Amino acid sequence: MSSFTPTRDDKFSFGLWTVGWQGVDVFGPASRPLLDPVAATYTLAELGAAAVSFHDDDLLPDEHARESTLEQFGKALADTGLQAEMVTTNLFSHPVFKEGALTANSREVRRYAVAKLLRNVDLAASLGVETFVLWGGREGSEHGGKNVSAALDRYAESLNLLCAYVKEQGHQMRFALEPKPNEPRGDILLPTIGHALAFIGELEDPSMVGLNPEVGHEEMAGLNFAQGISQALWHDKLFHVDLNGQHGPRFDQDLRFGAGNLRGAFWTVDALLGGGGGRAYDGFVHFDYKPPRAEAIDGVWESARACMRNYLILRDKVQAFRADPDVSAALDAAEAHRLDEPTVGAGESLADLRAASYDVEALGQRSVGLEALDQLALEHLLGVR
Ligand code: GCO
Ligand code: MN
Ligand code: MN
Repeated sequence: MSSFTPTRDDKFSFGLWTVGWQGVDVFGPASRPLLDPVAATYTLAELGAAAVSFHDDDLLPDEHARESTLEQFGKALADTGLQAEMVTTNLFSHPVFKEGALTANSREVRRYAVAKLLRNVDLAASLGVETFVLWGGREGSEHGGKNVSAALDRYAESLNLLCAYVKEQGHQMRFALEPKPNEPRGDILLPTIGHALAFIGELEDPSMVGLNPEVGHEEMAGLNFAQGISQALWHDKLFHVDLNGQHGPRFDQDLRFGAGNLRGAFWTVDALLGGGGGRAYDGFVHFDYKPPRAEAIDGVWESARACMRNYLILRDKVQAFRADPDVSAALDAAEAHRLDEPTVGAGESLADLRAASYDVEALGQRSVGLEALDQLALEHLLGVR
């Protein structure tokens, strides 16, 4: 059995804002001191991460220190061999974005937001970053009456501008939209994977825009994350992923990966590995969680370690499940492989299909074997197989 120790090949990545979260919430101030993002980069490398990601404002909160911080960060990457793999923009903290950023009614705010994005695209490109995430936490409303159609026009306009800019500059960069149903806004635009996929189809160059779905965000909406990312993979749109844990539809808990819906985490890892034969995800395995406010710095690093360890344990369980001969037999009993066969065969016509006779009563009574299959998965997860 593996020791579940992460290596660079596992491609684990952390947002600098995750371990750097000081525990500020709506009921109280910071419970932990500020964590220097450059120092955090060294510690994440020691723990076995392969990469980091950041918002402009987490790495560079102070305009005066911008150049020196970038220099120190570049040195940290060079010293550790870590990669900056994803960059994202804070378009949600400052009160200027209180009514939205790219979809604010105020044209001035929208122009400022696009300028902030462009500056951050340049920074990302200078670090060789190829994935640029957009999470629109403030795009939405608490009230009725927002002109959603105009807001989507403006959202699409901004993305079209960004894509054109990246092409014009010759950057190797793609954009990944991160859906979320609510929080901080009461109702956020592009709330789920499905909404975002449909929106991408309306852009000028849909090939440059994909998704960065987050476990907790889909589960807050009561949705099945593994099925959601499987659909994103099917569309070739899983550009990036945010792994964390969540207990059903409530506030965004941002638990460490594996905590919360553990069964969901098992199927999430299975989906990332290609499930029962789908396309596999080959990007960075990125954690976006919050070490609980109750923890001191030791708990912060413990939770970061645990995200990677839980992924590796689940990967081991999933691989054992897929390699288990009893599982193969159960899949056969469930006719799972027949789902690969086209419903109308080559050379067949719809007339053939309509003329065939169907024993509907027998089909209605057939065994589907799904409980047996699911129980095998559960037993692998529980460690008894
Ligand atoms: C959240 C989001 C953010 C985004 C990040 C990337 O719910 O707070 O998940 O953490 O992932 O801002 O842009
Ligand atoms: Mn989140
Ligand atoms: Mn996220």
